[in-house]
Amino acid sequence: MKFTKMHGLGNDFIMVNAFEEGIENLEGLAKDICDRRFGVGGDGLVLILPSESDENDFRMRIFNPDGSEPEMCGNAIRCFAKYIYDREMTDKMKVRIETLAGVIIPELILEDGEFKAVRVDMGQPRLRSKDIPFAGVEQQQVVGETLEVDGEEYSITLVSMGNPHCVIFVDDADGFPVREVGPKIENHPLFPEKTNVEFIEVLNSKELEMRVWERGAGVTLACGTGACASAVAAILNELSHRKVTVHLLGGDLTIEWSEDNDHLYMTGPAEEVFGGEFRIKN
Ligand code: ZDP
Repeated sequence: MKFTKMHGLGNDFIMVNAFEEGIENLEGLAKDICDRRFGVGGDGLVLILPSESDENDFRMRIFNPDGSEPEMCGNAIRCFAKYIYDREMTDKMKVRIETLAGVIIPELILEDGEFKAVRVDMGQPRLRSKDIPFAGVEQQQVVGETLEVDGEEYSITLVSMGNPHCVIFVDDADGFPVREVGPKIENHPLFPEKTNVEFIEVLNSKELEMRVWERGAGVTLACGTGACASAVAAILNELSHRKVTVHLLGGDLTIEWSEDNDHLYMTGPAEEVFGGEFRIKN
């Protein structure tokens, strides 16, 4: 099976053109191919598919390294947009891509005809606790509520970008024990579909330092939906402006929460690294 390795700020993906490749057992394939020693290695398997309705251009499916299928992925959709453009699978600079989180609209940004970045309309954040989903409280939104984990209390703000995010503000993002606390919250019984967990240090009203523990993937160098969720959480807690730079281990993302249409706009890079053939195990 042919594949292409790409990344968005070090959040790396194995891209497979499913127009050409017939694939079974996607969960098993994701586990095998994402394994960094026995497989190609990546934070996810991404399928490029035809859209299911005429008003859209393509469909994206993504699988985590544990085989689970999340609804959306911010860094992967930027890689997707560059992949289809570089292969002239479209001549549009702005495309409508179907995901389990709805239609997402990336737009390529060129400078002097050269690819520079992708700006993505990520849609509206979902804030109602039942949409996260979170089983903890009845009330509408969860902003600065307390979650008890192994005797420790954390102030949490919950945001869904189609996939669930639990955002926690900390004094020192770089020094925070992400690998210790992340999995405990990811698998907390109050999150029926588990959750991604972001640890955010507010540097100032325009800059956030983010570290992430991803659902089904663990620590990654960047998370696009997580950066969007963290910006929303910072704004809801009156800690930042509506346009912020989110600093991640793998680099920076620019996030804007529009007052006009309530949509999040994420801007960042996408890069192709190599291609090859993967021998699918029988
Ligand atoms: O929601 C999840 O299970 C995530 N692990 C999906 C991947 C999210 C991603 N890191 C992103 O950029 O949004 C790819």
